[in-house]
Amino acid sequence: MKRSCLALLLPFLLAACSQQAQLPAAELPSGPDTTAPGLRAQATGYWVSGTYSNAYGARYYRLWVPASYDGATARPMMVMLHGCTQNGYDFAAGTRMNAIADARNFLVLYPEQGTAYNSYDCWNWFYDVNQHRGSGEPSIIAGMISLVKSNYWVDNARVGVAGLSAGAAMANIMGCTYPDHIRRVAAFAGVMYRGATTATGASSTMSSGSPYDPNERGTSCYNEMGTRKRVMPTLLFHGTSDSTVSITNTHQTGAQWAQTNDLAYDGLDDGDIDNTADARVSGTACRSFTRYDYRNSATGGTVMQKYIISGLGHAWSGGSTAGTYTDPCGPDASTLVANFFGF
Ligand SMILES: [Ca+2]
Ligand SMILES: [Ca+2]
Repeated sequence: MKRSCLALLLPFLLAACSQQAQLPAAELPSGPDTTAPGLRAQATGYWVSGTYSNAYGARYYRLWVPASYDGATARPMMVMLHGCTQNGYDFAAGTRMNAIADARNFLVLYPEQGTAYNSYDCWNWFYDVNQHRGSGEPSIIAGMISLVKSNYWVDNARVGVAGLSAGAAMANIMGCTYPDHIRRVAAFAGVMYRGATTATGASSTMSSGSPYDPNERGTSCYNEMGTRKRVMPTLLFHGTSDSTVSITNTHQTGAQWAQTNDLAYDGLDDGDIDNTADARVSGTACRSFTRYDYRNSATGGTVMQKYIISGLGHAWSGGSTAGTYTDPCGPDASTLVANFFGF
């Protein structure tokens, strides 16, 4: 392994080792066995597993079908992109997203990376091949979405992608490359679109922010959308004690989406959607947090929200310790994502 790659992944490896005693991801069930610890309490639907492959490779997916899905009405779909060293089952257990899906009747698709493509199971968000439509990992994830749409009645207007860390970086990429599929983005401790384009660059971006201009990357994202361009409502989260991914990245991600949405709304770079918060709300839900709201000045509608959570490390807020990279203390990120997405 190249040294730059090791530097990139070491924080994830160390963090994963410290949590192995709780529930090693490798010991989670590989089929529709919902009796495993962490899954039992939330299980009323069922898992469907499969693989999707195209010219860029093959990946597993795990689809959660809520018990109330009956195929009689179109239902929303949440696409959940795990972080490094995680898999679909682990991310499901940690976020408890399936319990919300059961209560609100939406499908949850968990694409899985796999160690054949990255030694630590990270989505390779930092390579150019994975930052464009019809190419690399985004094309595989999009293919999985199409596959689910062909087998289940999905409400095309209510498909959103949420990710953690490397999965959040890939969630931002999916919003830029497949806005025909993806209508909402939630990025927890992620990196903006094309925040890095090499493994070495990824390492420095994670530790201190991207060297690229978020405004330029916002325009790049808009250009990547092409004729499919649309305003992409975006929800961001970051903990103030995250020592794995610098919080600078989430501020850059907000600036990137502000510019993308400014352009996508009317084709004009005129600031009707910008990176200056229109409202700020502070609260406490176990942890204290501040939420920043960004509105379209032409319509008054909220386009983006950013949660900064005090004292939170590199973890999904309000999660279950049955999964890795979670913090049981609130705010409850999974419920906030489902609410923001309108599911
Ligand atoms: Ca505009
Ligand atoms: Ca602008």
